[in-house]
Amino acid sequence: MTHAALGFPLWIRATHWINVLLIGFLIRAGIQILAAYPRLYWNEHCTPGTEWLKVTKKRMPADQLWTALDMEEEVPAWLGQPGGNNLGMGRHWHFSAALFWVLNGPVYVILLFATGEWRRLIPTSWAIVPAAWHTFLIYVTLGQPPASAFHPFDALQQLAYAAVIFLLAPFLILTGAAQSPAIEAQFPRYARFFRGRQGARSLHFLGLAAFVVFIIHTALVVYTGFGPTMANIILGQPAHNQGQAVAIGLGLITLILLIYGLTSWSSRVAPRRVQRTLGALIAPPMRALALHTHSRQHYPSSAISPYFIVNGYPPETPEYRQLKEDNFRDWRLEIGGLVAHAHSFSLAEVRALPKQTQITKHHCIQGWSGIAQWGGPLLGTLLEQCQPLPTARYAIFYSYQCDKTGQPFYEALDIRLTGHPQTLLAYEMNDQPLTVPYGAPLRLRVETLLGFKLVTWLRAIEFVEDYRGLRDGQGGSREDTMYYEQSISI
Ligand SMILES: Nc1nc2c(c(=O)[nH]1)N[C@H]1C(S)=C(S)[C@@H](COP(=O)(O)O)O[C@H]1N2
Ligand SMILES: [Mo]
Repeated sequence: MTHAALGFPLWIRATHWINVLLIGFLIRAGIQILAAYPRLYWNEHCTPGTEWLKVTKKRMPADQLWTALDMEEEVPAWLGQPGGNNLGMGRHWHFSAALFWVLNGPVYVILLFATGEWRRLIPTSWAIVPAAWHTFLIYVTLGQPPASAFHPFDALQQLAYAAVIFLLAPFLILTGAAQSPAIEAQFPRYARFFRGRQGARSLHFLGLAAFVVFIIHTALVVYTGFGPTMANIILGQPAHNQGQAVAIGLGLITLILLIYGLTSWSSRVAPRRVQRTLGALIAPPMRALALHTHSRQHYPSSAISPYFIVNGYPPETPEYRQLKEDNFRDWRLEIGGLVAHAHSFSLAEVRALPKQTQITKHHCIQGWSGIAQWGGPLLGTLLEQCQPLPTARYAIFYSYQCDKTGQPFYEALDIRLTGHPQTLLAYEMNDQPLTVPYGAPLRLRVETLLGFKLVTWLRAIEFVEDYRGLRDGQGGSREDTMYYEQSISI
């Protein structure tokens, strides 16, 4: 008896339907993430004008300051998860679905080999190549292969399915991971293999495009033989009670669409609840990655970006303006909270500490990157003087600039990251004193995290036991107002 005659076992059908649901989430949320910076590059600098693909009409003015947030696009709700301008929610859905997707995949593959079902997918003879070529020729001449060619797939389909499962899916996982600041910081060569973050991002997008082509193909296959195909993929048997199969199949498709609709809707009306629920799911692996990677980046000066994108408008307060006019003579960095010795550092004191310089890549959550040299003392050096207490678990960084709520921009950092080898307070960028757009006089650099944690225009660092009592309780301005995740290593 051939395998085709055995029909499709329940686990194949179940994993496939789960896969359909998850891939829809991944694609929809992936489009949402892309919209936050709808430009693709093959270079790491994202210099305006060097993109190979641009899905936006926005042009940034040459004569006034613009920031990366001005480049975000809205996505229609039918296309993006959840639609609108919503990077934070898009990321929650993308990574939650990815988590289940990388679990579902191995379950499927293990069962595939354990049961012998792999014979349907993996060619066992080179004869498949000429056979696939033959069906290809039939298709391009708009012919229909004879029914005998399908058992249950024709040779071309068999090759395509095997390629999607064993090549395209791993490719998407690998190029996804290569965009992570933590992974790139710890394994620079891994990311370089994909031409760095921007190469990985472009390839990830091309992988998505390939997936969409494959999905259209599959949809056509299903459509051309709707009844029999539904019998196969619902009941696992050809031509067995087709009417019932079609009803169940249409029901499942409707259910999946309903799930997309409801989850998108709830993300629009109750984003905080979605952030909490999905956040609980993705935070543990994110945090583990952030805590267990160390930045070992040492780019040569030739790698420094000609232009470094700005994100965040400089503080407009009279207080900051005065400080700037006086060349930051009276500026102070207050370190306090749960420390043995609170201290207020002048800029001269900060400059007098041992200086480290590092040439590293900045990874913005929106998608852009840039390489610069940063100079300043290690944060750990200042903390040796202040001695955070054993109860302190987070360092809260406050800025002179205000966030959307009108209160000082703040971000919480796990205390375990404060002593990392490239965590520093920079007063220099590319050998020059830090200028106002980039955070003068002092900014944070943590080279395994996404850019929004790296507070610019620093004013104070406060050690606390927990950030949940602070403001909206999510651990930072961006977490509170834009639903970003608190631990942010990818
Ligand atoms: N105070 C403050 N710090 C901030 C921001 C901000 O808006 N305000 N933006 C963050 C984001 S999203 C990024 S990507 C980096 C950008 O740093 P740059 O402007 O020097 O490129 O700063 C981070 N630090
Ligand atoms: Mo950012």
